[in-house]
Amino acid sequence: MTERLRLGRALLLPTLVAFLLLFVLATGARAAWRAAGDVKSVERRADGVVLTLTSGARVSVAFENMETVRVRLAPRGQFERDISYAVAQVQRDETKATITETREEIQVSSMNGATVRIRRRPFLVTVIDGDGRTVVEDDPARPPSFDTETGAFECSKKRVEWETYYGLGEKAGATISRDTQQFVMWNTDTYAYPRGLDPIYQSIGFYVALRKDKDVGRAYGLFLDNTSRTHFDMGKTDPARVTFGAASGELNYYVFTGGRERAPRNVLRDYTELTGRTPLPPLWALGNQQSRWAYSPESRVREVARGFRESKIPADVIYLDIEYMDGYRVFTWDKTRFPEPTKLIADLRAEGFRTVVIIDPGVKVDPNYYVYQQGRSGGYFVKAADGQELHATVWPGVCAFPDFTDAKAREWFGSLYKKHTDEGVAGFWNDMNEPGVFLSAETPKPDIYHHPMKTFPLSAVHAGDGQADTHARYHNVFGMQMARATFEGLKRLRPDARPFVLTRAGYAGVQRYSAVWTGDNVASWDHLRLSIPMLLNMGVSGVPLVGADVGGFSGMTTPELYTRWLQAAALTPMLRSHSEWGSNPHEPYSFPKEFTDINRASVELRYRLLPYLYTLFHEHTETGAPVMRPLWFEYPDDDRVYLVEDQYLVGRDLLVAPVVTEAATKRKVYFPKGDNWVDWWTGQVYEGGKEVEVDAPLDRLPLFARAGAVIPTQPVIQHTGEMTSAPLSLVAVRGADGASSFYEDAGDGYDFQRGAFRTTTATQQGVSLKLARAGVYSGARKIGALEFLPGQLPREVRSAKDVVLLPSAHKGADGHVFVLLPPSEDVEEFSLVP
Ligand code: MIG
Repeated sequence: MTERLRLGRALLLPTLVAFLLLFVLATGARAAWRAAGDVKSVERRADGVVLTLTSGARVSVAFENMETVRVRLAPRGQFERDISYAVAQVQRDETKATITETREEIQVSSMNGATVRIRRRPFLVTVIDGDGRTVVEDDPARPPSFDTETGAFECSKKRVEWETYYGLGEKAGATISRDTQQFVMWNTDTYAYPRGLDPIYQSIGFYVALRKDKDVGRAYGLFLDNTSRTHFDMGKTDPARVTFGAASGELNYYVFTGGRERAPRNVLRDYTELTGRTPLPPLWALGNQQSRWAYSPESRVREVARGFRESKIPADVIYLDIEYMDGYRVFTWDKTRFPEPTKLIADLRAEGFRTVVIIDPGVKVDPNYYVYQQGRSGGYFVKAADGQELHATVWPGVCAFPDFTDAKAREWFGSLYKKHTDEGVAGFWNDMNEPGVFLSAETPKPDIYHHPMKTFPLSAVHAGDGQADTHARYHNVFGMQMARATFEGLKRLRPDARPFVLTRAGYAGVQRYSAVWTGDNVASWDHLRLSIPMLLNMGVSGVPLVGADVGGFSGMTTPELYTRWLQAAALTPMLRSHSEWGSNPHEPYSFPKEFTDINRASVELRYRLLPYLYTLFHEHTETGAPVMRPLWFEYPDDDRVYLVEDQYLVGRDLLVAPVVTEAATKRKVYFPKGDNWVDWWTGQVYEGGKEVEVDAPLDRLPLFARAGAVIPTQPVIQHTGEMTSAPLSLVAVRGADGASSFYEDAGDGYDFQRGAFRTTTATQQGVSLKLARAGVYSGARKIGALEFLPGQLPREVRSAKDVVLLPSAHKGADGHVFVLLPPSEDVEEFSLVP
């Protein structure tokens, strides 16, 4: 297997280039292409207009909300049933539009919001913000057009010089901004993908555009909702234009203006209002997760759990990869290697570990296997073009595949999880759901491991939730609908527990159901570097709960690479170490002692900051903001941050600048303009708008807190089960006025929806620090101490009642100084006298 893979890798680049060329050329034949034409007639609707064009196409231009415009173009004049896998099914109020017509134009405006100007000859769309500025406009040199034979279409927008683009989901693109690059959306299993390989596992056709206009950064968003193969050319072919299109279906896209401010956070708010947000994850899923292909047999799993507790490296989750199953049959156990799964899982649980198991979509074709029997008799499997059950080979051998675009099949598959929830399995990992299948005689040549056609035949048939069509149309939603089946199944089976699902493939909206990891990355410094822009771009594609395999999945890691990777990932939304069969160990305690000590400190840092991380997931549920943020998201006016891809923000208040270069012990850090930043370890203050070289010996993650912020922390614990008894501390980052809030609830379940939560807002103003609490959550933790970064301890700390509080003798390992608060009362105001 590994030999084969190596060979595959060596052949990879040349074959890949050749293949991609074919892929592009095949779709580039423009014989039957025609322009959408002129506007022939206008039908007025409450929220916009429906136009008939001279080509016979019909277009609807309507407001989704005040700042979101939706354009739908049906090339053949017939709109399809209006359902979307991306759009969250919630009741929306209709947005009223005002329509005015002149000889040249039709103007559609929302009250107090955006305006769309539609030129009649030819049909061209310009979106304008509430202040009259152009947001984005069709390129008159390339009016929307389509291929009357294949149903493919294309739409081009003018591109302004220096406009940068972010998002487009999970891409291994060479830079954080997508400008002057092009992409295909076609979910593909891409083992050990090299930097720049495209497509990979996810298809999210949403991007955020950003450009500086005088002193202000202005953003907008655009989302192409089409599940067939789509492509985006972000100014590569011609820097003056952005072109997007699809192989078939409707041209159906949304423009998010970002409001008058044209702020990135408004764009994300509106995009995630449309496609949904990640519900609050169970707190344990934010703990340290450990995986490996594969921990087996059960004694090995126990050994790993012990490894963590003995080395005192905190951890919450252990994963079981495919080897736990009986011949890779999903929802079974290998009785020899795992004779007593329920006991194993309970024993792990007693040690504070949750168990997550992998579930693949392939169901072994085996007449004596209950899952296959049920799937077959229920008619739940995908059919080939000839109506027979579709078969393809994956780990179990020849498999059939549930049709996750069929509500009945989803419900059935979701209910299968009962076996594992009864056994105590806490979460589920859906892999191979691009879907990826093994190479076979039928796979188109060249026979390579990243072949985008290493999947079902395009002619396979899916139910499409009432709109039956081919795999060509539904390929990109297969994985997301599998994650949905898992998520919804878990909600039915355990209504009081928040599901944790991890998926490899996805489509826009996948965030409603699942976390996403970046697949089969490589144990290399370049992949460590790449992981940061990849995760950042996932966050601004609406998917906040993301992580990359720490240490690198494919190949051998080194102690230094693993240690730097763990450091870099310690504050990423999801923290999971994982590695392939045959690679060297990737547990944080499995390296020489000096590395293990640093690894422990990295994980401890995460656990200290869990109250803050958890708050950010809550913030996401309310605003759609990502947890891990590119600098431009918070500082769009500072164009020096537009291309920063080796630093990230965690929320608004922490700036992380990990070392991603071998043997480096210093690195340059750019501090975004408008705030001052305080070194977490030394207390040194850095002024925003400057680049500074900082020390970064192996045991140091360059980490900075925003002056004026108040950050909740907790003592080091070994797993999240120990949180309830650990008092909180508040790090008052001195040096500026400011306010921050943090959120607490039970960390699992849904009592928070019935009011059991608390939000604390901490405001620093001059010498005063005030706390305002809202919400009644009986489990809210005491604030045990105020915490100060080195050198920031005030000369005197008084409570409002003028009681002088003294710093405790205890200094944290990170050099912070704690001022203990009286245990009896909830103090609401302090004076911090410098
Ligand atoms: O064909 O389950 O990306 O994380 O360890 C490989 C075995 C299948 C691919 C996943 C990887 C996982 C592996 N899987």
